[in-house]
Amino acid sequence: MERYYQKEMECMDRDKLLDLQNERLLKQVKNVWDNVPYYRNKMKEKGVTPDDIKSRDDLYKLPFVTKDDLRETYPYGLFARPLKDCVRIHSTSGTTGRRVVAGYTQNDIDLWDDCCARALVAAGGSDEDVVQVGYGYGLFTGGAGLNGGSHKLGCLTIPMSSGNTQRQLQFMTDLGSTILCCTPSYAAYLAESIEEAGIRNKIKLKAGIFGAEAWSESMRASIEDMLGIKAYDIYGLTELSGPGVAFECSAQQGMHINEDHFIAEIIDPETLEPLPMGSKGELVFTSITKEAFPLLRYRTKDICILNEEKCSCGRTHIRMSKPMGRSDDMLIIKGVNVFPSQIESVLIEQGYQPNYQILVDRVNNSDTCEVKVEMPADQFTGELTKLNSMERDLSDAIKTMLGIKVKVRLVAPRSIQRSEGKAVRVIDNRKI
Ligand code: DLL
Repeated sequence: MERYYQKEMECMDRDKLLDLQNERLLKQVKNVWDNVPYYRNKMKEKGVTPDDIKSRDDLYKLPFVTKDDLRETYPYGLFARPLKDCVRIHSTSGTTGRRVVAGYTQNDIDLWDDCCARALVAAGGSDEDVVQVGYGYGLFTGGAGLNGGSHKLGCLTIPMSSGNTQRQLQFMTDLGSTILCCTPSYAAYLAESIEEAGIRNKIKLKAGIFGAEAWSESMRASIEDMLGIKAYDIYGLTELSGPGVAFECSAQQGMHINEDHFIAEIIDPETLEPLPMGSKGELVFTSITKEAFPLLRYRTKDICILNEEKCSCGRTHIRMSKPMGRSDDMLIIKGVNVFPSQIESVLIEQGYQPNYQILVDRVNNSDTCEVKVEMPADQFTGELTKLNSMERDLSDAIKTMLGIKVKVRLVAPRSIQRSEGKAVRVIDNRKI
């Protein structure tokens, strides 16, 4: 039987949970109306006041918030508490426009730690574990979030941050880390390095909590196999706190959303209409307990499906699928919608590691797409005919998946730069 960190919250009767959400939502709507002039104006423009919101069924009446609103109000324009009540800032890694700055009160940090502690417990963690946090520390939320959750649970926490792979391996073996938290691409790199160093029998890892970027089921299988662990997904975004908005349990069938803190909706990204449970669309969140930086109906741009079926683990919170791409960075190549995760799953099915880059360009008004992939080390002979036929086979398999022909270029093992944080998978030169 699985242990729960906050069983009364995570396994709450659905009717009670909905009552709790309604109560917290009403309080939050009044809070932003009273304390955030930008929100009050947005609501007035839509002709809605706090009195119009009686329960979560009225959510659709509220205006959406997007990254553009956050940029417009940079840095403090959406804060609902005076700065003297705030204790921390985190910020997104966004490369375009102004960064997004999110603020936290001490209570916000405590609740965020709870969310991450729940994720650790769902991955089998307890105060007996040694947790190696290999997410970046600093403005990125990954390190601080899992660090906070690990402390809250009483685990022995190793605040490694990302990078310095040799030291990661040394501490993993010397200190006996049992749970690894980092991005899935860094986990795959660490797994490769462990194999190369021949120290697999010296590591004690039993679980990994990997998120912050898209990864396929095949990549999960490959990491689980190489490290001999169970690999759990975790989802979150800076705007809502960071990691721990949702996390996987032992069933590994979707991520439970911490619904006592976040109300999730799925909308059609074109019409912006809410879609029924089970539909595929853009995920929208309302944070109902955040004090410093509360967001109502925040458009994540992540495309996924919600599932309200009962989970075998006993948690009653609904689950979200892995994000299947983003409504804003989905690639359109020769008119076809392409998600990098689709290409990744073909690579893994065909026996390649997920070390690849997708290069998109436009030549003579026509899109070109090249997928650069590392050859498996045991097949790297330099024999040209073999190379050509491997490239052709892979290109055919990708065509079967996507419906368009892409050029595949196999390159030497370890020639694509490894990432210590989120991997850069796509180089789209058409935008430049
Ligand atoms: O990536 C927070 C985080 C840290 C999550 C550590 C999990 C672990 P941001 O940098 O603000 O926050 O990026 C948020 O990353 O909208 C998704 O597009 C993507 N993302 C986050 N988790 C996952 C995941 C952190 N498990 C953006 N699978 C989100 C796929 C993910 N994409």
